[in-house]
Amino acid sequence: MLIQSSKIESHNEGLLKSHQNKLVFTASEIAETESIIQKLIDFQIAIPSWALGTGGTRFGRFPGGGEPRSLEEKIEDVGLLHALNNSSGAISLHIPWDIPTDYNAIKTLASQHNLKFDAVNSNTFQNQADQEHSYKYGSLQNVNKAVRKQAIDHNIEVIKQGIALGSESLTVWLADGSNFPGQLNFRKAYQNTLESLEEIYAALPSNWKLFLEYKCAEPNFYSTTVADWGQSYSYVKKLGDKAFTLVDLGHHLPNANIEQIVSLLLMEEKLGGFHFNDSKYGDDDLTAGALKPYQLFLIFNELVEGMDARGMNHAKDLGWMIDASHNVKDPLEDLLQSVEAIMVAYAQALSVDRKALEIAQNENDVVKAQEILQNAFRTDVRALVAEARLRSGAALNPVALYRDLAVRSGLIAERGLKTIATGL
Ligand code: LRH
Ligand code: MN
Repeated sequence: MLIQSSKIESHNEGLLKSHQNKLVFTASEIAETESIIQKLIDFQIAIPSWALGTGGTRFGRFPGGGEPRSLEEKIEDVGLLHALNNSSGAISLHIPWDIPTDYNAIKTLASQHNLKFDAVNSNTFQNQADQEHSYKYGSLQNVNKAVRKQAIDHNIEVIKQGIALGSESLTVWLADGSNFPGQLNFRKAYQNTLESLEEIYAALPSNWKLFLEYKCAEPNFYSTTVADWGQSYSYVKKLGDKAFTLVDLGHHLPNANIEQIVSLLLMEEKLGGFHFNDSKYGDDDLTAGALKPYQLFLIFNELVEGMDARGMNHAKDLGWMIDASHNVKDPLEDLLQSVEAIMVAYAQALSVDRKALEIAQNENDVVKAQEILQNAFRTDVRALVAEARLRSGAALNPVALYRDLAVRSGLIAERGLKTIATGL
């Protein structure tokens, strides 16, 4: 479903006056407004191909209708999001959930929607129908060399598929671990995983990156072989300069200080990118910023500080991706909300008075330092994020326009109520 630019223009015309009033006020409150708006225009967040349908849990799944039936329709849906906010300019595929049949046709379709292919994701946490060996007891850690070889070959195949699509990174998330004490020899599991990752790493083209995603638990509930930032860091340090740690916000033990982990990985030049989402209990994969918006702001505050300390390009040097699952909301509305929350957190972090913060920190003026950060978090920067969309031909209010155009009922009319998208 394509959104004509004329629809976006008439939508913006109706909101222009109030937007300009808010923008003038916001610009009077924040320094460097123009450079912040330019950075927001350049900032693109990759949409997960596995989160364009309704997610579920073991207790149930309640599809909302009009879900994409193919990779082509998934690309159209991400293209629709990108037309509405011009901040979703990439799609991250999960193999084998999204194996292209005709690579050139898929690349052409993606470029027609101004979309790039971000990281490709391997999958050695499910058994495929035609698979010889089971991953029941793990993949790269498995005590059985034949199982490890099968998983290594799959990852190398995913790299080949990524190269054909123009992707430049592989994300490896391993469900590997154990459910009971005694089930696993941790040392051998680590060594098997490292040796297996070394074979996958050796297959990376020179300009590629490998992102190793950690997760504290689920589907294994006693140990996970890449369970936290420290374990992922120990693997990627040994693998080499093309290997980095990927931070999924929902993969931490309760009360973990994620912004401090981000600061350290960035300083160590081993931060590869993010899977943005939010959670209250476990890996809930909820809308980014929906539960802990201050934490999301603090993470971007460390990102801006740490990236500027290394002279990094904010838009290009790290992998910005969403990883969410939508059990009760329209997947496309949920993704529009996640992108908005991420852009707002980034804009707030860009508005922090860094010089004043440094002085306060050097003087141990705790209250002053806290006031500077909270002032940025409590400043309404939504007009800057909206202005970035307006200048790049997108909608001032993407969710409102999505609803005014009754996109979901259009998709249901086109695809039907019972369609199920591949993915989680
Ligand atoms: C694991 C994870 C990983 C994906 C999967 C879809 O919880 O975050 O990034 O492979 O979700
Ligand atoms: Mn993830």
